[in-house]
Amino acid sequence: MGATTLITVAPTGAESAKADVPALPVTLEELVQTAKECEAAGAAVIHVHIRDDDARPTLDPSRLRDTVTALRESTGLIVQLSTGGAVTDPYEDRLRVLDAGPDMCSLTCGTVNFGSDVFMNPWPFMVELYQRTQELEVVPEFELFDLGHVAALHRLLDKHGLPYGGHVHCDLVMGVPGGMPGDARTLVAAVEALPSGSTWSATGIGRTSLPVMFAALSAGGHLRVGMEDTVTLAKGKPVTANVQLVERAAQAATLAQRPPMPSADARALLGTKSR
Ligand code: KMH
Ligand code: ZN
Repeated sequence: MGATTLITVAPTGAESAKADVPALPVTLEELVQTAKECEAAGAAVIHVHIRDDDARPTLDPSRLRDTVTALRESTGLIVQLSTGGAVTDPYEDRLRVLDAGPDMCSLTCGTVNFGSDVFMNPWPFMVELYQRTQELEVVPEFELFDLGHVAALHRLLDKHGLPYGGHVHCDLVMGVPGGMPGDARTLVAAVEALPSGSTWSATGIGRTSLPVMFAALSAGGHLRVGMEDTVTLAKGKPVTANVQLVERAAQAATLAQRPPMPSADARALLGTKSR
């Protein structure tokens, strides 16, 4: 089998309002429908943020459990819950996300300015979250918004060992106002600093989506796409369904002769627990 590209879809996020972005999946029904479409188009992992009845971000434990169950019943996608939540979420709620029993969770390796806000990930919180992933056998995806986060990831692995599953997988989140820029030279610098043997995907926020996608493919990386990260296909052309972004990524990956990775291969690569 030739090389393939792991595609993660991040369909919702915590930042866009449904009123501003009507295509955003915010109900469980919308999320499951989106997940099925994106799986059919080549996604293997879904990075999940959920919303409440008023479409506001929530980390409600029972909603999270129901979401994991529904996604498992309807798709073969690897379910990755966000522990980042919204910038206003307390640490305790973010730690409790793991109790919903996902296959994976995000784990951001440091604090970062986030537009006019601050996305807080102090070292003691990172360590506590990491130790919980190890205890509960959840595979973390290390979210790296800045080069300093790569250094913090090395420190975490040096002090606390390998993640559950034994494999280190990272996601470079580029182009956040306050984080590392979404361009090819920054991507290469970040990739060169990653722990040896790790795999990585990259995503570019907003207008950096395409440059980051092409840079990642040319540097041998995997891809994350979705309306969490960008809500336009081009200037003045809104995304009307997440599947458009997955299809575009799958086309680019296929053109690069690294077509989408089937989810069974992704499970083997990431070392997720069979649940
Ligand atoms: N919503 C951001 C504050 C994650 O999912 O872990 C954080 C975020 C990262 O989206
Ligand atoms: Zn997220």
